[in-house]
Amino acid sequence: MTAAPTANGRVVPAANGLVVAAHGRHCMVEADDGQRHLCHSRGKKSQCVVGDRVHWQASGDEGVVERVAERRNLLFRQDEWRSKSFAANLDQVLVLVGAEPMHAEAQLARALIAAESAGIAALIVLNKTDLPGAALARERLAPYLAMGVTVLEMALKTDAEAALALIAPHLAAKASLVLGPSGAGKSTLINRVVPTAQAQVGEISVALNAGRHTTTTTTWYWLDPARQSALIDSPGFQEFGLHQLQPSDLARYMPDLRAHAQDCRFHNCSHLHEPSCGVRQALAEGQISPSRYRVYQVLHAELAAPPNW
Ligand SMILES: Nc1nc2c(ncn2[C@@H]2O[C@H](COP(=O)(O)OP(=O)(O)OP(=O)(O)O)[C@@H](O)[C@H]2O)c(=O)[nH]1
Ligand SMILES: [Mg+2]
Ligand SMILES: [Zn+2]
Repeated sequence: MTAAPTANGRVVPAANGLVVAAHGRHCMVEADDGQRHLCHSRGKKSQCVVGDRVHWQASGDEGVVERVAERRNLLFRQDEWRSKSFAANLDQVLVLVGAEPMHAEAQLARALIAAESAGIAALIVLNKTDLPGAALARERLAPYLAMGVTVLEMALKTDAEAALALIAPHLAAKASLVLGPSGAGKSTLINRVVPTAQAQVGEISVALNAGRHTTTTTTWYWLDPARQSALIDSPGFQEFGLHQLQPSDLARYMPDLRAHAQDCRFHNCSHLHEPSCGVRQALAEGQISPSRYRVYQVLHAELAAPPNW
């Protein structure tokens, strides 16, 4: 343990903590005793994201993050010019989509690819099944069910009880990040599962000087007094870049394509134009859905294009 003198000359030992909210250079660190402290990071090396285990030092009313412990995983997106970290040390990602407005499949696909490439399990939650768009949304999710992704259907607003019964077993003893487009119902889910969430949002928003009404900060909520299970709310995303990936790696992170890539004649097949391509063969036979292959084509082109100077 390191120690440093505070303003009044007292020496306060550094302590371990968990980052439960982050906004710019500020974060909320929960100490092992459950107390939360507003901290700022000292430099680039101590820049933290929600889920990080940190070594922090009290300094007056606030604290300073001295060091971020090595991460087990990190979910992030890489847009053309900037990288955005969602959270670290996750057990799973719940990708939440709403039946209406119809979700963009590309966004769902991107979120799943990001999770897969970060080595984090993912499942899909289809919310707002009380709305007429549910049938079409369900149809659009069929390829995901077929490739082995768990899809949970719910109507959080109109039948919260059934929704909670369905999702509870998937949340036990895990840290789950709730990810999805704006308006899908991420905060609704968290408010149903964590009765004190609304109050906590207010407190954290005030402390971090963030917006009050829309979700602007990623925030960690414990689901149980033993602090074993957690849900992490995040702001809705529009853009979801995957520039951290090479185009040649893409198919590896799409399980339905990956299943057929071993049948390609060329080991470095791009699955776009080569002869004897197992992936295109599977597409022709209806084993890969056209919409998934389209996602692949678009993403491949995006990742293969030179940066837009
Ligand atoms: N009809 C219907 N509406 C729902 C359901 N669940 C949530 N909503 C509504 O959808 C709207 C958006 O819900 P939020 O939980 O704020 O969405 P969010 O994903 O947190 O959105 P951002 O914070 O902007 O990313 C709210 O008006 C909810 O009341 C549902 O099951 N059915
Ligand atoms: Mg929200
Ligand atoms: Zn191929």
